[in-house]
This record gives sequence, C-alpha cells and structure tokens, in this order.
Amino acid sequence: MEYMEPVFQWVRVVIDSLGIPCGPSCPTVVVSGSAALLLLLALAVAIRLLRGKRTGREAAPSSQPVPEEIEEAEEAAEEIGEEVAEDEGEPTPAAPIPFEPPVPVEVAPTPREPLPERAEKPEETFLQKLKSRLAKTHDTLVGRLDRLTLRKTAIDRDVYEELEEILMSADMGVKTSYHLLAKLQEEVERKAASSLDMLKGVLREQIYAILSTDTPPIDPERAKPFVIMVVGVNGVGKTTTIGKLAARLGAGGSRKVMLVAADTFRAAAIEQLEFWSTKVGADFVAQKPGSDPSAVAYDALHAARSRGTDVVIVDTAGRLHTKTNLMEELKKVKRIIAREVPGAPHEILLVLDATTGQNAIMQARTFHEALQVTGVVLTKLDGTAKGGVIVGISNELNLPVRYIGIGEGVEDLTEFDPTTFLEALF
Ligand SMILES: Nc1nc2c(ncn2[C@@H]2O[C@H](COP(=O)(O)OP(=O)(O)OP(=O)(O)O)[C@@H](O)[C@H]2O)c(=O)[nH]1
Ligand SMILES: [Mg+2]
Repeated sequence: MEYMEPVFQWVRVVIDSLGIPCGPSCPTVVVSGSAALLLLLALAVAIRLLRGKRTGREAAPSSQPVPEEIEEAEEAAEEIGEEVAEDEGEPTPAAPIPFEPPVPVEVAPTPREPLPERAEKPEETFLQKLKSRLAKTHDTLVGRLDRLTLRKTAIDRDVYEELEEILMSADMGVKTSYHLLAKLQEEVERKAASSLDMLKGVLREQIYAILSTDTPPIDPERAKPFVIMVVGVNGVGKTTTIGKLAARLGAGGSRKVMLVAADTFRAAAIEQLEFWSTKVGADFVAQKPGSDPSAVAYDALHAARSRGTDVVIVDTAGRLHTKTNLMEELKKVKRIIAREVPGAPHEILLVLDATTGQNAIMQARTFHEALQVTGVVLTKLDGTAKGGVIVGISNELNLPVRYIGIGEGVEDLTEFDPTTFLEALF
C-alpha cells in the first residue's frame, strides 16, 4: 500500500483545508470508500450495457425510436393514408397505429368455368313440324318423282307408267290417279314440254285444285250451343280428335266446351273422354255404360243450355260402316240432337284414319250416305306413306277436309289448309 501513500497525503491536505476533523486513518477510509463507490458504479454501467446488447431494440428508450421502427411506422401510416409528420429531417416518433382486428376476408368461391350452354333446340316452326310429320308421304310421292326426273330425260310412255305407279302407291286411288295423269298429259301437250322438270309443278297445281274448296271454315260462334257430332269406325282416332278439338275451340278458356260420352259401349271409352275433358278443361257429361246414346245426347244438350255452354262435342262409338243397325243408332242420335237444338248438329265430322288408305274412302261413302257428313278429319297422317288418300277423299267425295291429325298430342290437330299442306308435302 506504499504506492498509495501520496494519494493518502493529498486526501489529508484536502480534508484539513476543508477544516473537517479527521483522525490518522481518515484518508485511508475516504480513499477506500471512494474506490468501492467507483467500483460499484462501474459495475452498474457494465451490467446495464450488457443487458442493452442482449435485448436489442427493447432496451432502447421508448421516447427514442430506433430507425427501423420509424420506417415501419411510416409505411403503415402510408398504407392507411395518414401523413407522417417530419421535423426538420429528424424523424418524429410515428403515432401508434391503432390495432384493428383483422377483418375476416370472405373468400369468394373460385369462379367455376361456366358449363357450356346446352344447345337450345330452335323453336320448330309449324311448317317444319308438318314437313317432318308428312315425311313418309313426301318420300313416296315427291321423293320418287324427283328421282324419276333425274333418271329420265324425256317425257315418254314409261314416264307416265311410272307416274301412275307413284300416285297409286301414295294411295290417291285409281280414279284420282287417272284424273291427275290426264291433267298432266294435257299440260305437257299444251306447253309442248319435253323436259320432266315441269311435272312436279303441274302435279302440285292439280292437287291444289282438288284440295281447295270454297267451304267456309267452322265457326263455333254461329250458334249457341254449337253442336258437333263425331263419327267413324273403330279406332280411327275419334276420342283423341275430340280432346284436341276441345282444346282448339275452347280458345284458351274463352269458350265453354262440353264433351258428351255418347259412346256407351265400353266403360273405358267413357273414362278416356273424361280424361280428355280434364286435360283440356272441358265440361263432361256421361251416363252408365250401356245407356242409350240418344238419351246421353238429350241430357247433355239440356245441361248445355242451362249451363250456357258454347260448344258441345258428342263422341260416338266406333262402328263398322257396314253394320246397318249401328248406323241407324247414329241416325237416331242425330235426330235427337236436331230436335233439341234447332239447326244442330252444326257439324258432323267423320274421322278417317289415313293409314287405312283406300278403305277410308269406302267408309266415307257409307257414313256420308247415312248422315250427310259435313266434313272430314284425317288422322294419323304422321305415321303413313299413304297420305295421298287426302287427295282421293277430296276428289271422290267432294267433302271438305276440316282438320288433319299429325300426332297423338293435344296440339297435333291442325286446321287443314291446302296451301300449307302442299308447301310441307312438296
Ligand atoms: N300417330 C297418331 N296417332 C293418333 C292420331 N289420332 C289418334 N291417334 C291414336 O289412335 C289411337 C286410337 O284413338 P282413339 O281416339 O281411341 O280412337 P277412337 O276412334 O275413339 O276409337 P274407338 O272409340 O275405339 O272407336 C290412340 O292410340 C290415339 O292416340 C294421330 O293423328 N296420329
Ligand atoms: Mg273413342
């Protein structure tokens, strides 16, 4: 401790000059106390420095943000559109960014590839529909004629023979086929034509002349109730036609239609008509199976008058035109109707099945003789190649074709118009 002697002497001089009473060991105590104090101080600073290093930014005084904090604060402030104040280049501690809980992001469903739209079937026009339903008759008549025209170069005897065969196979009937052949020959001679190209046009003109009549269309407004009686042989499509007709004449509910089950032969026939009446929203009148058809008609007409019905359609049982007693039964129904409603039945429609071909003409003759039919409905034209029968019927019977059936659906009955029909057929 000898090297500390000058320090002790200097401390004694200072203490004495300050006039502080001090014993011989006083300088030693002061120096050792001060040294211990300094040592403690140094120790405290060292500890503090060490902790600062370890905790990094945490140790920085909160009032003096570290540069990284400022940067982050600026970025955040920019994001939320706040201005960051600056003080002469010295970055001011950024205002604390208020904590906002994360807004739950609604994850929009990944847009799916739209399914390729199903190719909409374009609306079929009426003419297209008629064309497709008459396709078989078209092929037998017009298709064969086209093929003949391509094969032959001049109109000769062979051509006429083949033409005759074509007309017969389309079921025009012998009489009508010869009539058309004669007309064709006349035109060929008149025009001194040698090419087959004109044959198709002439045939179309001649068929039109047969089919077009000047009979006015059915007008259900001309009487109330307007009574229609429907007759024909078994299974030709009478009941189905009545259902379709009720839908047409009902005109979307603007006319009150009544269906009358005067086919009392079978319970199923009554049910079938009832089914149609429900389907098309028509009134329905029936009696027990086996009842007198005339009595059913009588009751129905009384009901129609009291209910203010506009159109009454009477279904009758199918019968062979050759059965005289059954034809008499129909005559009786007609008489009763005429007695109850003057001027009725306003229409007696004979339903003929086109698929029966020439037999339809025979049926038409007998029914017409017995009942003086006012018009024909030719059904099932959609399923036959014998559609030419319509020309035979018009030519031989001089009866107007009122409607044609081209399918089983309610909309598959159409008013017969020769122009549209030929447009579709040719
Ligand atoms: N393809 C086709 N089928 C038809 C047409 N009209 C009627 N039919 C069908 O022909 C069949 C007989 O029809 P109905 O209406 O019962 O015939 P109907 O003359 O009343 O028969 P009966 O009362 O037994 O004399 C049914 O299957 C009908 O769906 C048509 O225009 N085209
Ligand atoms: Mg029937």
